[in-house]
Amino acid sequence: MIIHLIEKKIKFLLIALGITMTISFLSWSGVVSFADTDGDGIIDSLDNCPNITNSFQYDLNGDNTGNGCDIEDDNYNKIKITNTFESITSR
Ligand SMILES: [Ca+2]
Ligand SMILES: [Ca+2]
Ligand SMILES: [Ca+2]
Repeated sequence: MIIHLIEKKIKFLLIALGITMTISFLSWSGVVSFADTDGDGIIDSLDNCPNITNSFQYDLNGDNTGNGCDIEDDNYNKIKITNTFESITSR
């Protein structure tokens, strides 16, 4: 019984180690980047505004450019006069 539990734990630890090593290798080799330039918790490759902090990733017009860095967020070609980043999302 105890040996069975130890075996299970060792298996779990080996899998966790394998996953960690795979992620580390992919990151180190440049295949996958986990950089988060603006520090908002969303990695650059998934961030709809990689250089602007916008944790909520709001995108009013759905063009995959976040409200925080979208110069035209309503699809009517109106250029925003002010860019208040995430606060725009409250509209
Ligand atoms: Ca980010
Ligand atoms: Ca961002
Ligand atoms: Ca947008």
